[in-house]
This record gives sequence, structure tokens and C-alpha cells, in this order.
Amino acid sequence: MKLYYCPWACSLAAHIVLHEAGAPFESESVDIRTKITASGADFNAVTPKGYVPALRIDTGELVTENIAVLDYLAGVYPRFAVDGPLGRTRLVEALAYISTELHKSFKPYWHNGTDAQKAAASAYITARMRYLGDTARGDYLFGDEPSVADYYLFVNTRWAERFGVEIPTAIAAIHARLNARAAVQATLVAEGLA
Ligand SMILES: N[C@@H](CCC(=O)N[C@@H](CS)C(=O)NCC(=O)O)C(=O)O
Repeated sequence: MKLYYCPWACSLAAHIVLHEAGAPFESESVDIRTKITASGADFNAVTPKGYVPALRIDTGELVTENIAVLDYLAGVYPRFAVDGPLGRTRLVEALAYISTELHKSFKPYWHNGTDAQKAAASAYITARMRYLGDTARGDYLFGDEPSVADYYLFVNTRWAERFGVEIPTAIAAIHARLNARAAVQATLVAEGLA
């Protein structure tokens, strides 16, 4: 497998899962402004979407969209999936919530929003995170081990820390547990973030 990622971007979630899994994988960083990869390739030729994450799987096919990439990785490495008859559905539900309610709400911070837009986004994100904290089933969202959704949440809590968005206590505790994991720190070092 090969992951295209950009430091600070949402591709961090898949990058951590690959490290946690001890998977044999390659990775290449992408400048998401210029669309040039670290080796000088045109990222738009990899995917015309021009954004990360993009995961080249062993069949040679490319998987894009965080929800799909993380769902794929949970299928390959079931320790990051969710058990039970509705496990897959609950996992996709959480990934969709994190993508559409949290990730996308950071737009004003990444794209020069006004102070008013940032304040509205901040309140929205904190409220949406609170729901996840209230419904968490253990040390992590789905129990006592992290799922791929926890790593996607971690991307968002890192952004919240960076931009001064309040993180509810229960979510801050999940963030701290994730941050203490060796594979998480190894990934942050690999991305030049620690
Ligand atoms: N719909 C995509 C969006 C991914 C996304 O927003 N990626 C950002 C980094 S967090 C990016 O690469 N942006 C560059 C661009 O859109 O040109 C997904 O959910 O995976």
C-alpha cells in the first residue's frame, strides 16, 4: 500500500492506522497547494481530486475519501473496526459524523474565515464533539481500544488545539490517550510534526 499524505491534513488518521497496524506500506507527502508530491510528481495525475488522503492499495487501485480509506483499513485490519451486527454501520456513522460535522466545520480556520465565522465554527465544533464524548463507550469511542474513527477524531482534536477551539473534557481524555500511543508519536515524527 502507498499513502499520499500532507502534514497537518486529515490523512494523518490513515497514516497512524498504518503505523499502528505494523503494516508494510510506503508513504509520500504532497504539497496540497501546488499539487506536487515529494518526489516531484504531479499529484493531480494520481487523483484529479487533488486532495489527500489517497491510498494506493495492493491491487493498484486508488482509494480516496477519508471515510472510504478508513473503512477500507478497518476491513484489512479488523482490530480497528467495530464489533457486533451493526458494527460496520456504527463505524461508518461515526466516520461520517466526524467528516461532515467536525472536519468540514474547520473551514473558516483553514481558509481565512472572518472572526465571526470562526467563533460560530468553534461553538459548533465543541458542541458536536460533546455528543461524541457523551456517547463514547469506554476509553475510546467504541470501547477500550481505538478504532479508525478515533484516529480521525484525533486529527480534529489536534486542529482544535491548534486553533484554540474548546475540547470537551471527555474528548480531551481520548485525545490524551491517543497522543500517548507510541504509533501515534511515531507517525507525528514521520510527518515532521513532533
Ligand atoms: N472529501 C475529502 C476531503 C479531504 C480534504 O479535505 N483534504 C484536504 C486536507 S485535510 C486537502 O487535501 N485539501 C487540498 C485541496 O482540497 O485542494 C475527504 O473526505 O477525504
